[in-house]
Amino acid sequence: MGIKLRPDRRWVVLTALLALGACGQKAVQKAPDITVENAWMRPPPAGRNISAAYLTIRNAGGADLLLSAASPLAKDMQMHISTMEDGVMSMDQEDSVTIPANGTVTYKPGGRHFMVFGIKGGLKAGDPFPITLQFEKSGATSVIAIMGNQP
Ligand SMILES: [Cu+2]
Repeated sequence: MGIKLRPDRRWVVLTALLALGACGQKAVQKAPDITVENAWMRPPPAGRNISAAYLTIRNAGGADLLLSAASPLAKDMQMHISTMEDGVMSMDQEDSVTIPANGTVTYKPGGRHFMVFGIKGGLKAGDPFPITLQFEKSGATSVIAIMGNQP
C-alpha cells in the first residue's frame, strides 16, 4: 500500500537534508588564514594631523570579519569606503568589513581606506607607522605601514 511507503521515503529525505547540513557546518568552521601586506600611509599634509592608510588583506582560509583598526601613533582610525556617484566622490564609514574565504580585500586610493585621526607630530616620509587590525575570528594582526607614496 502506497500510504505505508510514504513515511519511509520522508525519512530518507530527512537524512539527506541532515547530511547536507553537517557539510555546511564543516565549511563554516574552517579557520581564516589572514595575511596583511603592502601597508603604506600618506604623510599628513603640513600642519594637519589627519591622513589615510592603505593595505592588502589576504585570506587563505575561511571567512573572517574586520572589526577595527588602531595605531599607538594616532588617536583614532576608521574604516572608510569611497564611492563615485554621478561624478561626485563621497566616503562612508564601515562598522565592519567581510574578508571572504580565500579572498582578498584591498585598501587603495579611490576605494577602501583607513582614515587616521590625531596622528602624532613629527612623522615624515620613510617612517614606520604601526597598525593593528582586529578580526572577529583571527584576533589582532599587526603590520607596519611606511609613510610615503604608494609603493
Ligand atoms: Cu575617509
